[in-house]
Amino acid sequence: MNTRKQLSQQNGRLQILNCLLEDDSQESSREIVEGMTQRQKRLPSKYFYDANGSWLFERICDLPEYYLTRTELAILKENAPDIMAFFAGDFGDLVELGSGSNRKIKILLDALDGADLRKIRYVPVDISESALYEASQELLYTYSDLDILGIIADFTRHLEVLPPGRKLITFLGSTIGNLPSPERIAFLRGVARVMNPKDGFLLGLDMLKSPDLLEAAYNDSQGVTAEFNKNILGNLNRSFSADFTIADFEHQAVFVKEKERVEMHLRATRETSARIADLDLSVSCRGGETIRTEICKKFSRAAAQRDFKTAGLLDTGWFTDPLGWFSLVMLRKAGGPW
Ligand code: AVJ
Repeated sequence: MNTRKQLSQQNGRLQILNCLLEDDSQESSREIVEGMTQRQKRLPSKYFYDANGSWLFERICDLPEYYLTRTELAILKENAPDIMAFFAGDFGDLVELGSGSNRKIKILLDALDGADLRKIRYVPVDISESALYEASQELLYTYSDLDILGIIADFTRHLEVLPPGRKLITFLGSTIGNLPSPERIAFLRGVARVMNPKDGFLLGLDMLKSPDLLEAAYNDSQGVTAEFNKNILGNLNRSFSADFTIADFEHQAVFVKEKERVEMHLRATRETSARIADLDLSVSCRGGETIRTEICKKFSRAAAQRDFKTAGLLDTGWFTDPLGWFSLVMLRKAGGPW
């Protein structure tokens, strides 16, 4: 793939590499048009995360029903020394795909002593340059010896821009669950392809559990998730000059047993139409019709292991909470010398 890299910032301990091309915006437009002209209309989940959506997502993480973040943070705290033993004695990059806030990476960094901290470089990868820049500034301030290489990229498409040296790649939050099966496998294959035999890949997975718990996590009593879901239309209105009537839609989140996933939809409560001016696209929804905005795959260990095998990855360690609700899996490239 043709990727023009731009070193847009370089000041001391922070470098930012911008891999987003103009043709990315064409690619984004294509994705939206394709999704919105299917029988089951759908939108790419990445459009949740404008500034407002990112703020709403941080609020979701603090909701009592949304156990995912809390549980993953607890697992990270408990196992950070084991995880970061990856860097014992050896220099390397700590890569975080979809970096967002610094909460998780700080737990990992705090498990290192000063000497080891100087041996690593933090490599956040995110599509939002402003979010990445702000988060990086905070880390530079907190960790006075840390070097950061920020990469502005869509990690589902630009994995080949990761630095070639020794690295621990992290992909947390069960964000992998947002990718439909074929894309999920392709993504895992892509990670395996950019890994050296001694690299590590730490993957966060939300595990299958009772449908009541799963549905509650996406239907919180304060309505924050509903607001988050509707914000995707707000973002299209702002970013693509669209005119969706947000009040015509209601939030819906259901566990689909056969697919072992929660699906979030926006359901039109009456017939409604909108024009997405920048994409030259008109969209109409019948009353009761839904736009699927997100899928959140829930994993059994066996199902995850099948994916790993297909992708050429090998699980070498599972870290989980006492109830087994969430897992962090340490992976290696299959077929290596260990
Ligand atoms: C952080 C993307 C994994 O799927 O659970 C939270 C996003 N969506 N509430 C998830 C989300 C609805 C979250 N991910």
